[in-house]
Amino acid sequence: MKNKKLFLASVLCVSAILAACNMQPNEKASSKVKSSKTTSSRVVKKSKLTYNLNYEGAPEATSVEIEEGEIVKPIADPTREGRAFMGWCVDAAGSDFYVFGHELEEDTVIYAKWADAGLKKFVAEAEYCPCITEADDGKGMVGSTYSGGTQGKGLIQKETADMWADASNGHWVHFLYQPGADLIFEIKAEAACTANIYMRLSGEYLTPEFTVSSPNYKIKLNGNELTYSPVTFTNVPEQGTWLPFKDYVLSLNVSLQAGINKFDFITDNNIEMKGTAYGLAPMIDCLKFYSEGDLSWPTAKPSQIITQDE
Ligand SMILES: [Ca+2]
Repeated sequence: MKNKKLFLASVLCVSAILAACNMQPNEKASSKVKSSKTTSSRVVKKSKLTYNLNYEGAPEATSVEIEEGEIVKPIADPTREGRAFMGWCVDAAGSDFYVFGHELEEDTVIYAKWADAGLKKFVAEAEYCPCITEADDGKGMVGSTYSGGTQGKGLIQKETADMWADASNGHWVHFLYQPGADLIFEIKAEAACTANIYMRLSGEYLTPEFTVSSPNYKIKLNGNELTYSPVTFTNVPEQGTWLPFKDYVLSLNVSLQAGINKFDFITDNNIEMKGTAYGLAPMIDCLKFYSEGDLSWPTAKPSQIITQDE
């Protein structure tokens, strides 16, 4: 009699629990098996990214563990007495810059690249080019998107956590896909000097890859064309996501005159990229100058970038 009561109580109790969970016994069992199987066999893979400072007497390298599925983002830029930091490279010789913004497949070492002693770094953000909002009698530059046009501030893109592209200053300029579009930087040198100039670029629309080069995309310094090595963007994603930016050599040992040096980045072609984007152009993040001279940009317009409230 006692056992019978106990059995009945147990049955009632299990039924109540199952009812509360709104599950059939088989469902509960199968979901339990599934989740325990997932937990036991699922080990999150981690890979190590090592930042080698790459000079004699440098502090020990920093290593960061990156979990599978996580996107690699750089640590804060290192500093070194008397040398400007140029970026992280794939090898100790600094032959090519390392691009962040992807998953890390295996343990990797990257190497700091430093400018020569005595060269100062000056960064000119593309989003500060005053022509963006001042061209066309104050209406701003005309740009092309895949589905029409835009003007002025519409050419500036702001980076977000979801749309991270390793952009300097969190903004860049795109929609330069209008034949004749001319993005102008006016950099002032206190005295005549030379500079090594890098351009931080990326691409969109033309998947999976495209190339900009002197014949189709003109870059001029004080009216004279600068010849640069062709830049090919690979793994360009579908519209709406960004290929992370990377530094490319524009020109080394360039002579800058005392006073204003005008750089024109001109979409000098009518190669259709997508939809109504009728000219081929890169997305431009910034120019980086390494020079013994003192450089500035008196007309830069930081006020035109897109703020948090817009
Ligand atoms: Ca920028």
